[in-house]
Amino acid sequence: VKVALINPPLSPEQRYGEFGPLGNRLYNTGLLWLAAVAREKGHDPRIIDAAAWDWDAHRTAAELADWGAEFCGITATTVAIDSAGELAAKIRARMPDAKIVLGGAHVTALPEDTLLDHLAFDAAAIGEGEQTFVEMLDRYATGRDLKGIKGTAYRDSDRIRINPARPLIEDLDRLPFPAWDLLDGLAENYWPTLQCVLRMPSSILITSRGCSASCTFCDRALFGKRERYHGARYVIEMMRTLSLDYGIRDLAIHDENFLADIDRVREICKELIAAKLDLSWSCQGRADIELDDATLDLLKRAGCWQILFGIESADKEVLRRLGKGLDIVQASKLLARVRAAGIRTKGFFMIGAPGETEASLQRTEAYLHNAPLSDIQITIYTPFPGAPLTATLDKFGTVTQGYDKRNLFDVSFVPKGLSEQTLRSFQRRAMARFYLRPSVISDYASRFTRGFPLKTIGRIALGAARLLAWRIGKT
Ligand code: B12
Ligand code: SF4
Repeated sequence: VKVALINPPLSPEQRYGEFGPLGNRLYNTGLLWLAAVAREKGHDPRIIDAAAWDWDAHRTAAELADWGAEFCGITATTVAIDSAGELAAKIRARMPDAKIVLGGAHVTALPEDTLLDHLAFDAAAIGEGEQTFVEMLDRYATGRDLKGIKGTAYRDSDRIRINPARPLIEDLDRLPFPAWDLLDGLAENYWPTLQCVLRMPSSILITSRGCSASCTFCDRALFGKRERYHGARYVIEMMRTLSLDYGIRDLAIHDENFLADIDRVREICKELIAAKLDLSWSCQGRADIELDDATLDLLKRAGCWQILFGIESADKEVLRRLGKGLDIVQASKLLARVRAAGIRTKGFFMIGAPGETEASLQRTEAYLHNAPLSDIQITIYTPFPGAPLTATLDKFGTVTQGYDKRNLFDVSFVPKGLSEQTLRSFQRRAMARFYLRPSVISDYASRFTRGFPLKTIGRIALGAARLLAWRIGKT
């Protein structure tokens, strides 16, 4: 079957609001895994990254028709769902007989509403997609319909039927590697956020699925509340392939909680040291974990140069409502030890959550200025379908925007007692205050003048100019 796996159109501004030009451009690893399993079963997959290539829905549908796609699989988070629906409608108009299916975070949380809102989709995969997708393709290839497949929702005249869930894949190492070869220029055309790049070319890696933490702002319906891991050997082989076959020199490991199984992390580090790859990497971890000095030393020797921590707020009550269970003093001690080991620290903060007040914002700002952090990212609390907190929002404030603004950077929820302007001003002021310090400026200058392409340096300069404008404008 000629199968297209599509990342729908989404401009940098739709993803990052006013931070658009500074953001990352990363491929969707889920689509690459789907392509890999489809190819393993003898199909002919193609990746269409409309978001990265700046293709609009019209052009994407035209290219798919020219190629003669028979089966179109579209992925979508919440911010991309309207774009995905528009694209599906355009494809349907050109290719009335093509099968068009949807997958990803949004439809997993809201299968019925989504299929009712976007009529061009024949069916949707709910949750983890590989096994579901190959079953869909197998049905299509043998002339059968898509009804009754585990882990799907499908259209049955004007009703939506939801089938029983599909069990999760227990042994992730049975999956083939993501089909990186199907991307157009993995090393040249994609890059992580500049804060998370040490050397170029830099790329992304996923080594586990699921998360057992209980943050109330997060929807974990896709992969569940239990971590499943790729083994150290599989991870090292993925790294080796990216390094030797694609020339990648730096990797951002995007697992939500890479450091959760510390024995696996130690094993990966030891094997990585033995493999002698020319590879540096960053990863994410929770700020309430224990990391002893020996492990920190091992991480550093294995090439880990940055750890990203979800801290979210310095206010106890906000943290409690977000389900973080984080002791900010303990977290700071951990950050300081990570930095002392020669590993940079980046903190994720989220403002404007239910219960946020002027006082809690001030506590977070004061913390930001003194915390042992090398980088920060301040996002705006965003209600996602399926997250426990989303169901309680009416008590705490007003949802002000539709799905197309749910990108963590536009303001789509305003807590009682605050305004959109207060949140924006806080975000800009705190970012400018943090980054426009001599120590941070000289750190960035020394990092990014060494062997970086001009366009990367240009994006840093643009970021600096924007921060300066905010500082001077005192917004
Ligand atoms: C890495 C990552 C990124 C990376 C890479 C993007 C990507 N999509 O791969 C970057 C940094 C670019 C990114 C960006 C964003 N992200 Co993000 N990201 C993640 C993260 C941590 C891992 C994604 C991943 O690779 N998972 C592993 C692969 C295997 O899973 P997958 O991509 O979901 O695909 C599987 C299934 O979903 C399903 N599936 C998916 N699509 C399809 C299509 C078909 C046809 C089928 C059959 C199946 C199927 O099958 C796949 C294989 O099992 C997830 C959290 C998580 N644990 O999922 C958040 C997550 C997906 N991101 C999220 C958000 C909010 C964003 C941004 C809006 C943030 C921002 N402003 O940058 C953007 C949106 C980008 C976009 N184009 O829509 C939210 C989405 C919530 C929501 N309801 O919208 C998540 C769930 C985090 C969270 N818990 O809040 N993200
Ligand atoms: S925000 Fe991250 S750590 Fe918290 S539950 Fe979601 S995936 Fe887990």
